[in-house]
Amino acid sequence: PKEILLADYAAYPFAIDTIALTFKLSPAETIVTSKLSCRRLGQASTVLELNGGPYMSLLSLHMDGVLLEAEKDYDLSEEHLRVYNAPKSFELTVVTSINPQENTRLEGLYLSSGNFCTQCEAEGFRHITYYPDRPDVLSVFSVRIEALMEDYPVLLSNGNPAGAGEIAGGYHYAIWNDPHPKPAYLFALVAGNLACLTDKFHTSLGRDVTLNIYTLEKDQAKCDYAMGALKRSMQWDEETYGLAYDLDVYNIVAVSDFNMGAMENKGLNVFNTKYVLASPDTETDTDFAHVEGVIGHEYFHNWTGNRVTCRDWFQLSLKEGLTVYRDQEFSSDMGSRVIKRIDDVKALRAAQFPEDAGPFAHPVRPEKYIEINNFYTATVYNKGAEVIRMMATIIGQAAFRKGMDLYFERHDGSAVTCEDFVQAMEDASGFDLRQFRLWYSQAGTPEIKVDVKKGQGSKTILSVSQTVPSTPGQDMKKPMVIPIVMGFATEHGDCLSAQGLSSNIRPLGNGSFLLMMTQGADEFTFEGVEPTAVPSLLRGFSAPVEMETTLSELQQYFILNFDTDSFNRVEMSDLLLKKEVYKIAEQIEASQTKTVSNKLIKSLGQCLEAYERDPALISSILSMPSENDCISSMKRLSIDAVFEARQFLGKKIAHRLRKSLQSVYLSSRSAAKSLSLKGDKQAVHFRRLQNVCLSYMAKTGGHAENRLIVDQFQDSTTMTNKLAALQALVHSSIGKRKQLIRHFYKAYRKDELVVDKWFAAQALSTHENVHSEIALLQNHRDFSYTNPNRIRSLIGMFTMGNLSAFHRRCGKGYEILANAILKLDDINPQVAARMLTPLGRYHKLDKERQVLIGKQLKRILAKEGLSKPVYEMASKAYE
Ligand code: HT7
Ligand code: ZN
Repeated sequence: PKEILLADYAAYPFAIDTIALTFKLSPAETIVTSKLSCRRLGQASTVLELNGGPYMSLLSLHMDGVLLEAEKDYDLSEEHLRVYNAPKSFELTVVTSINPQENTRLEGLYLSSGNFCTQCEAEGFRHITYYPDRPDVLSVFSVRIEALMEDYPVLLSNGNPAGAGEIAGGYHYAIWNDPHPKPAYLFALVAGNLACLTDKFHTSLGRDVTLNIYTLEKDQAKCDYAMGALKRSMQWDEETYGLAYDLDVYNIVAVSDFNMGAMENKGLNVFNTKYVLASPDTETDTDFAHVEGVIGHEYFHNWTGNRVTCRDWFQLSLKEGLTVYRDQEFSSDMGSRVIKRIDDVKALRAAQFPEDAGPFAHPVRPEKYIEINNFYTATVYNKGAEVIRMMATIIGQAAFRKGMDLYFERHDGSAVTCEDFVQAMEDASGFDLRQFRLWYSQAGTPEIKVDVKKGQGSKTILSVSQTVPSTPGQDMKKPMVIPIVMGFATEHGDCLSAQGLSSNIRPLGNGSFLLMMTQGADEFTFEGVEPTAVPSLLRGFSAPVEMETTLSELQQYFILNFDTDSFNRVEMSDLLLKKEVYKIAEQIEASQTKTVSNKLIKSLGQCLEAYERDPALISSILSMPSENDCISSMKRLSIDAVFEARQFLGKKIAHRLRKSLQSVYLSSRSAAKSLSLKGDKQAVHFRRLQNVCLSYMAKTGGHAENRLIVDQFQDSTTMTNKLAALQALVHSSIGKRKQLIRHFYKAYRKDELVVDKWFAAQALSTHENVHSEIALLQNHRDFSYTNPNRIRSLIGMFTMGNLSAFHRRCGKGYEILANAILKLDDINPQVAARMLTPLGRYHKLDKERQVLIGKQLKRILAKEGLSKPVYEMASKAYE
């Protein structure tokens, strides 16, 4: 397969001013007529090249009303339609036929629960009609949809409604006009039998907008939260960035068969049901948070992505990194800023750091790809958001807002690059961001080392060095700009007496400082810092780096107990827990007796006792680092020892803090209950703590604890508690375990999203026979390779969330995954390729396991007719 290179970018030689589409919808054969008004730009080529795909037939082609002849007037290959002798301006009419019913790839036009829907990003529109399917070709779309009225009463597309009516034979039609020129990836169409929740929003510019959320009838009752989130998003964007909505309707449609989370099509967002439906009895608190975040994300795309879009797909982070940053800030403003940051950094470390450290590493702005769908990655999205966040930190919030204003002023209505964004920030702030731009072009997570020294007199010197590891295709790295936010923690808050700062330090006015690292090694000097103050470094995770410090253990515990920056208290508990895991792992490897630090247990116990002030924070301080976290930052140890050590430490904490855990469990449980009756949002924080306690309590296997698990499972009215109990139950050896798991299924079998949770909970099982349990679940009547949510729940959870089971020495985990990928490759290559991620994370594994993974990759690569997306991922992993 061919590599596409950023360096090869060339503007499209034609303008498509308007496109008028007519769809005659039918499941087995839909006819699409597309009228393009085309204009040749300058003296460029007279060959009009349109993208197409193998799942579509060309029925006819006319230029200015004249039928064109194959080979003489045009050529058709599997991927292109080339029309010769294009005049200066002309109208081209393309008629194609497609089969939505057979479309299991879920891109282009397909069916979900019998309803028509589309997914065009990145390159799905080319499976609907021949068109310049690239983000820099913007056109004004008008759409006419015709379908059987009884089966498809709702007919939707982008923009504003412009007419509807009946036609003979039980058919009807609807017309939609979108006044905003847009690239084809933002096109959408939905037709079906859908119920609708309606509301209104009045914009700051005086526009009355109708808001609709369409779902299957049975799901209508679960849309209120999403509607509220949409209105909060609209309000927030007006207040924060002065950005108002620009159409008369905002439609959201939720479908169960969807390759990703949601899609920001102009005026017609299509969502995975997982990110719309929310009811406390079937969705967890985390689900609610995700719904709010994703609703916000897609709404914010209306400006960052739709009004200003990407010139080419290498610039994907222009819209995705920026929009993730915006949705993170929105959620922070709606709830707890620090908890949101803790969770976001956890997600970055879980998905992006391993990506940056392995064979799939690529810059935030990649330079080449075979399959663009493989580049909707944690690097482009989450590291991209961190890059935006760092810019905001460096230039300050006020200048960042000015930069955003300038960006829209310059680029509204056009397709631009990441460079254009940085330029706007640079021009608005007056900061020199030349070196900063390396964050877009250099892959790899920088590693910094901080050495704290006392100098002459009252001087404190921080010596910081950085290295950026080499990544595929990038051996030599330049030093990056790294903004390090820090303060000096004392028992009574931040030390405020620091002065005499070197020129590379900026006081932030809140007791914190911004250290601007720009070289391989930098020194930062302070004077007058209290002698006992402890540096609290990288507050709020001000840069996406790995950090090592020379802080003593005493100082680390000091940060855990006293830092004013709650984020860093959690960071420190995480670090101390991981250090303890590694110490125990070393003892295991040396066949020594395993020991656990009393100091660590005591500190965690103290935090736990003081839970009332901030239950969510304490729940994070107490949480064990994940298996993934533990192996990501381990050095030289074997994963077997690390997994065993992690389990051992978890059990020890559970036993040693047994009494406190039980009592905090009971009090947070009742606090959550009474707050929730009052409709107080704090209930979520108490539930979070309650369930962290429960997960520790489960590790004791004690009679009283098991009783509490079963009680919670049977009595809880919220899915948050029910699922936490189910998870504990799955891991346990409680007698009724199997029966209760079955009971859960029976109670919720009609609710797909809950059944997903049921599959996921079992995929995380720590039981010895987990591989055979997975095999059984793959044969369950509700398991299906055509539904991406189901695949992610079972296969995704097992391979990415249950590492000790996935990496068992027998290699069965790898075989299970390879088998699933091979099957899925014929059904949905995009999802199959994503599932391959864990097979690229072998750099911390021993030789034997690497060989076993290599064997499976070879099997995958040997498949005849292997899809392009899977080929790209498997060959990179195999290299
Ligand atoms: N912009 C969208 C990215 C996307 C996508 C969504 C659904 C299905 C397939 C997709 N391919 C790419 C989602 C977003 O970031 O908002
Ligand atoms: Zn997005």
